[in-house]
Amino acid sequence: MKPKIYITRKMDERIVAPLQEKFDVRMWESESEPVPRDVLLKEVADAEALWTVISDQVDHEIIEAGKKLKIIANMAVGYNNIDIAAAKEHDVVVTNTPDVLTETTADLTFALLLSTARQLTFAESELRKGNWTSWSPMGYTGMDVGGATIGIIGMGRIGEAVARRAKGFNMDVLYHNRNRKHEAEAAHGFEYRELDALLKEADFVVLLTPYTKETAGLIGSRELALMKKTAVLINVSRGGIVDEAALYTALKENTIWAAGLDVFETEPVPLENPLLSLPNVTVLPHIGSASIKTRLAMMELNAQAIMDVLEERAPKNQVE
Ligand code: 8YV
Repeated sequence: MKPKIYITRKMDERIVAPLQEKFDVRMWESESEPVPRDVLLKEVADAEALWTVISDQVDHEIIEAGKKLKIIANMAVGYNNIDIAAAKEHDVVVTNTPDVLTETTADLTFALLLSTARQLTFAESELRKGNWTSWSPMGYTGMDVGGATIGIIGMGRIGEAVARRAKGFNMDVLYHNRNRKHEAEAAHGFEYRELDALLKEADFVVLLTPYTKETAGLIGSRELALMKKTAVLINVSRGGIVDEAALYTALKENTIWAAGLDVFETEPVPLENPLLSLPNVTVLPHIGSASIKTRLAMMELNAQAIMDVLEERAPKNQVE
């Protein structure tokens, strides 16, 4: 019997085909619905590899149900959806997809920053609704990006790629990170700040830190109150890093000027989320890594990691 691979989303046929030659590949085919938990629990029971995406919660129960499980390949650089301790306990390798998505995610971060600063989606929707009836001196005015100060929280690979883009816009780059990046400071003039100092100084606060116990709720009402009244918050990391209720209040009461959000505490974001009712919020459906080339490269990494583990080679990108 061929070892079984279970894939929780429809992946590209060209990447799945080489796996099908050697393994028994089963895939959740729906494009619109995520795999139901009972199906996943049943499918994982005899699978040796599980290929997941960030919206699949791979918790202790699922890992325990995977009696033959050797690898979980996650189509993301973040892996907060997986119980890493449980995987370790059951000798299941977990792999992710770093590097290939760095530049693509930095592009989207910058696009969201520009869009939020200049109210692009609001201005476009006004035009489409027929509300652009005359030119007004202060109509659709936003915040300048060029020459402003950006504060990046989480200076990993994507953070550095965003910082390089910011330098191209003649911005001052401040960052906060667990470790100092002395080389990047010397090479590019990025400046380290403690969290509170960064929040007070930055015109644009960009969240790019992984979602962990330490960063959950990192930006709450105290932190939002430290920010400038004219500041813009950009979150492209994980929704849970920001206290959404506190953010709603800060935006409503103009404690900060605007927010650009690619991620939410609950995804897909329910339409009842009060943040969606605010005009000073620009929202996207978690598309940081969504270029065709990058998504295919992420799939390639996952497929290769599965092949490696099932053929008893050490995979690339094993986490922790
Ligand atoms: C998503 C991301 O993974 O890599 C990450 O951690 O958040 C994104 O790239 C993407 O939506 C695919 O799951």
